[in-house]
Amino acid sequence: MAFPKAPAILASRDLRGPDLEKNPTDSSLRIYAWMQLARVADNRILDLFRQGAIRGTVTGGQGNEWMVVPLALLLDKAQDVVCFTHRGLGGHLIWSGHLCEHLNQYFANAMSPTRAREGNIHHGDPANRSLPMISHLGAMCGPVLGATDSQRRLGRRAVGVSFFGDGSSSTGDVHESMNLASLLSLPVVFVIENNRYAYSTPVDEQFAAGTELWRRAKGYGMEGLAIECGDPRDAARALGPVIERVRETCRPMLVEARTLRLRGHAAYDTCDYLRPGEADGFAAADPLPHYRALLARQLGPGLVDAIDAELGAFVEECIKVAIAVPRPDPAGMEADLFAPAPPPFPWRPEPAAPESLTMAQALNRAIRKVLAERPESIVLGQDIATYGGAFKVTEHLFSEFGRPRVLNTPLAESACTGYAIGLAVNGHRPIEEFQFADFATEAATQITLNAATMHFRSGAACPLVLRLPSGAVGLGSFHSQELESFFLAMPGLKALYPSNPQDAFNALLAASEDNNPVLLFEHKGLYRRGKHPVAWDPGYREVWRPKRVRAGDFATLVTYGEAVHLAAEACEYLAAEYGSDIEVFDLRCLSPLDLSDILPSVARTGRLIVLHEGRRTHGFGAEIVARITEGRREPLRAPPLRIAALDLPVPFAPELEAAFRPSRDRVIELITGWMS
Ligand SMILES: Cc1ncc(C[n+]2csc(CCOP(=O)(O)OP(=O)(O)O)c2C)c(N)n1
Ligand SMILES: [Mg+2]
Repeated sequence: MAFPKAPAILASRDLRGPDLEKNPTDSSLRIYAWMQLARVADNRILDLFRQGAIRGTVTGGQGNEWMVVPLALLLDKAQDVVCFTHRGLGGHLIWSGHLCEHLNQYFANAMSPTRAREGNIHHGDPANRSLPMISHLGAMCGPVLGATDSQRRLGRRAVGVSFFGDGSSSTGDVHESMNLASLLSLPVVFVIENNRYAYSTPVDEQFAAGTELWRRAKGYGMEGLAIECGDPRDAARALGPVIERVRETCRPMLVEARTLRLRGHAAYDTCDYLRPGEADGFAAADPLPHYRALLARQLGPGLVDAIDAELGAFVEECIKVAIAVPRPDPAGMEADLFAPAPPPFPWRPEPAAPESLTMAQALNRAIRKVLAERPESIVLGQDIATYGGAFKVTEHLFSEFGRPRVLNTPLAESACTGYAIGLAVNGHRPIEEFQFADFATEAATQITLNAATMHFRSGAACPLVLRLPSGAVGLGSFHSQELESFFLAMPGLKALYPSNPQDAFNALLAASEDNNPVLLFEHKGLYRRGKHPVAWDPGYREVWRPKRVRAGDFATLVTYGEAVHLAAEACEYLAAEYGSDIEVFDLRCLSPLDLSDILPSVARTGRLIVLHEGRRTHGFGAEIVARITEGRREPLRAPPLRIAALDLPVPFAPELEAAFRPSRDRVIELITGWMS
């Protein structure tokens, strides 16, 4: 479908610092045209929402154009990184694409840039480093940091700009990210769009330490400044040097833009909470009509009228085109959950001779191999550099590869995971260690809503390995979790759970070459459970499938992680004592779950046992039982047996922990009871 030709005044999307002095007329009109386009488009989107042609939440940027338009014009679209907010339509229009493409997003039609999977202004353009926002405010700061750093690592003099509102500035992610950017010396401009309201809550109900939000900069070791709503050329004159200073110094800066929200929070907001006269005050302060009047005075009203007329007609033509695009087709949605598998990486077939290694050492060797053979890989986490990680899995990697390939991070799991997401979306391959799986809950939004949904909603790959030291080894509730059910309840995450050193080695390689976020569960009880031969295995990708680890015809037992060893011991005992041979499968891969190798075994044995350390209720075993039994016409010979931990927080004392999680004796007792 042909898009209407854009007016010539929109031909340039750039403004360089000296333009305002060298070509004042051209550049002033360019700023005006983009502001006016954004305003008209925002207003028409609101009309179309009210007419029922656009659905969802419509949050306008009316009143914010004076700042977002100059900033977007000033940035270098060929290398910089940005994430606009729900007040940034002007920025999106300038950054890339045709107005029709942006309207397609609002109409959620078949040509929508998010394939109609995301609403409102959540599209971005990840291929051109405009990162698509998620609703969770503050959560995009980390990814802007990561993508900007990724650009710098690739030798590009990029600057990142992370926009967020006054309300969003209270989120942990914003604080974590400002600290992280300062710590890593990342060239990122943090822009607080302070429109004095978060939905209905005024700033004086949000902050106790005053509403001069730019003053926070000092606390993070960066420079800050405020700019006042007004002539957009003044904004450009203030912001241009900020961008160039950040580009030059590689130090972050904080800008508080004192802006306006001319409409309510969103289309449905009646603004009853505003104080008397406040809305009129906002309207009177609206920079756009003031700027228009100034240009009309300076350049003659005819010129500005003509621009308005041309832009107005263009918007209407674009609406006609976008509204006629067919509705989206659900076909292909499921196939798009994950980014397609890349061809196997041409790993060097090393180490050729098996080495005798613990699982921790096997993981270490695999990470070392990835760092050595894939220059785009980066390892990050708490205490993982000189200290080698809480479990010494990253030992010696720092001395071999140094910073910035091996990066210690502060206690900021959410921002650091966001940072890893940004690196990944821009083509790097981060491997992030969580000190204990338990602390991954701090990054739950980044993992489950940002990384996991990235490909589905934006088409961008997010190749990320998240290493999760799991399981109970006597450390109580907060250092013992098995979080597979927690995370895998959300779509878009792959997950491997190896039970031995060779599988761990293979799993790390397989995860690191995948183009999706992969959770790598590592049971702490397995890190040092003896040494086993580990070598380069050309069949390393087999780790995405279950493995039969014991043959038998009495029953089929499905398990994973440390429980594989419990199963082996229990089954040996049962075979010796009762002559009942149980077939055991080590699942290895929990997502995507492929049970096709296990179904024939269950068909043969007619009995199913699932065993895992995670809790029983909503446990992963429930899914395995359901998947195996739901398609069967023949009843099983016995009801499926689920063996799992108790539905409790993980208790601390050894006696309590032993009662909490499955033990060899408990497994034997439950299976014999079930057999009789
Ligand atoms: C973490 C989070 N909590 C709550 C919300 C719901 N919510 C959406 S917009 C909004 C207000 C945001 O205020 P601000 O950051 O100042 O941006 P503004 O809308 O004023 O531009 C809230 C509370 C959210 N999106 N994210
Ligand atoms: Mg606000």
